[in-house]
Amino acid sequence: MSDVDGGALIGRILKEQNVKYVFAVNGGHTFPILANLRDNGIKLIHMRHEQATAYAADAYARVTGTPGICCVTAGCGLTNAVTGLCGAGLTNSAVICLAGQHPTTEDFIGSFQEAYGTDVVDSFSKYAKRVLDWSTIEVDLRQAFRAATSAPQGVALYEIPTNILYHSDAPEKQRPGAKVYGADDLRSQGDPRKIERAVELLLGAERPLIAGGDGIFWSDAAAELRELAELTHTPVYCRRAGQGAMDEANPLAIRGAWKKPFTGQADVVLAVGFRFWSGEKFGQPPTWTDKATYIQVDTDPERVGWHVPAEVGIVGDPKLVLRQIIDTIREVKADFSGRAGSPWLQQMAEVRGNYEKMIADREAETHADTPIHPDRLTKDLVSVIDDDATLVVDSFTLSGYTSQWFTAHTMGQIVDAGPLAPVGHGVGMGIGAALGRPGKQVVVVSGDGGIGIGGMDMETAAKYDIPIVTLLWNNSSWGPDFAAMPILKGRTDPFDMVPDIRYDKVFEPMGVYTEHVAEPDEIIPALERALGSGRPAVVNVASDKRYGHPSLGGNLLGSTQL
Ligand SMILES: Cc1ncc(C[n+]2csc(CCOP(=O)(O)OP(=O)(O)O)c2C)c(N)n1
Ligand SMILES: [Mg+2]
Repeated sequence: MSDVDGGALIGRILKEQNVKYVFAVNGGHTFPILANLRDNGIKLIHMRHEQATAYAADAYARVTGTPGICCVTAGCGLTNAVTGLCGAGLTNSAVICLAGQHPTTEDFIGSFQEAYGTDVVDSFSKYAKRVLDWSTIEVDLRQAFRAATSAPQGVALYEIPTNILYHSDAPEKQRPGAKVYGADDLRSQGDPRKIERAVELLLGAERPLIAGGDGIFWSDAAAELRELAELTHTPVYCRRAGQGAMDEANPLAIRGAWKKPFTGQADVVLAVGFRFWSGEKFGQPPTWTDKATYIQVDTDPERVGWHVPAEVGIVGDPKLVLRQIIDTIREVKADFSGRAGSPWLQQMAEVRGNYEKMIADREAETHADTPIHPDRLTKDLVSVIDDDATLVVDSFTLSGYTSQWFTAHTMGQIVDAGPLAPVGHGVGMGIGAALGRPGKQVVVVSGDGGIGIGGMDMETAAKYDIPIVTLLWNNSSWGPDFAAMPILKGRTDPFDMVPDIRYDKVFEPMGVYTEHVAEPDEIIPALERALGSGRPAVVNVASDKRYGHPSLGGNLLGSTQL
């Protein structure tokens, strides 16, 4: 075979791994990579900011279950990408970042665009490799795929210096190794003794609860989760990538907005691929009961007993372990029929009904208000979108309202900021989600803070004809005003923008379909026109900064406790 450069080898591996898109901002340090995409059937999505390339890759991974790939140049390209990469890392999203780097011969003598990505991403990556020899270009990249896609999934950085990337040599010199397996290839069952114990505990429970997390998504276990819940009449609470694994409209589904009476009072909890992170108050009371017996299922033994002291730990693939539990129930003829209509399930129906009435009554009070209230906007939004639409949630204020109003029917419908909670991820993520779910609606709910940080990528959406609709809560402010943040009032200047910027007019010249909404009755027609336009769209909503997040007010600390 004739000599090839590093870019040709990278392109070959990306093709082998069925990569369809690479989200990138170019730079000379990565030209050989970019030059080898088209020939390998891969589309380059050239974006406006490296941060957005990582956001797009993250969302693509979260809606498809296959890794998202971004490519950034040395030094500044890499450092610009860090927020998006960290977001994906903390979300456990399968993202591979290909970064250029200065030549290895120029370390610490003043090289152009010099940075050491492996150090920068150290705290949040699963794999970070500076390619040190031409012969390991392929094996190092396959290793990145293995790390990013095996559960718990995460971020892999593959950083390649120019003296290695630009070098041409015989492809036979590539080292073998690091076979990449598909999601279905390496599953393992759980310990049968623990499976039996789990069935006993579930059978003896009065107030059982199943909690499904990212592991349900990684192992594609939604069908088994539903089957077990229905077989045993057990309520299911699903969060993070698992949200929607149990259709939240199902009477057995517990929604995050009203979970506490159940997570706080269950007597047996079966947690499957579920991480008790800060958004779950680390599994502590009063959000999670400390009186229950916890059964934890995870592919990774280190995640068992990490936050809650699980009495029964089952190490195994969620899809197979759930199947084992179902099979054992059938084999031993464990009878769960008496559970139908139990007081625990009646309580669920009651709490759900009360909650739905509470938000409906609350919305009725401000229904006709001008400026528009977030309850009215969010209620109208969820009423016009398709049942399988994906929602990317950015605005701080509206993120709270969307989690109250939106019902997820399948996994991948909610793409949020994740534990890093960066403002400005919305448009980048919307692009990744839309490319991952072609033909499905993608709505980005953004604030004007977020649109300033990441909104220029609406031009990317226009350039590639990616029909995301950005609904902009334009309150001329970074979060609500100081009425919601008394600690700051009178002590510093307001976190204001120039008031009433017409973002519809800002984006219109880029080829974006735009609407401006000032009156509540215009919300639905404007959204219908935007969704029907088949084009990327911005719906600018004149909003009111007096309203904060419905549960956090102006507390921008989110789920962190002091
Ligand atoms: C990158 C980043 N910087 C700062 C913050 C802190 N923060 C949380 S919410 C917020 C205000 C967001 O403003 P906007 O996007 O307009 O949201 P809205 O006004 O709709 O609540 C800020 C600055 C953050 N989460 N992320
Ligand atoms: Mg704002």
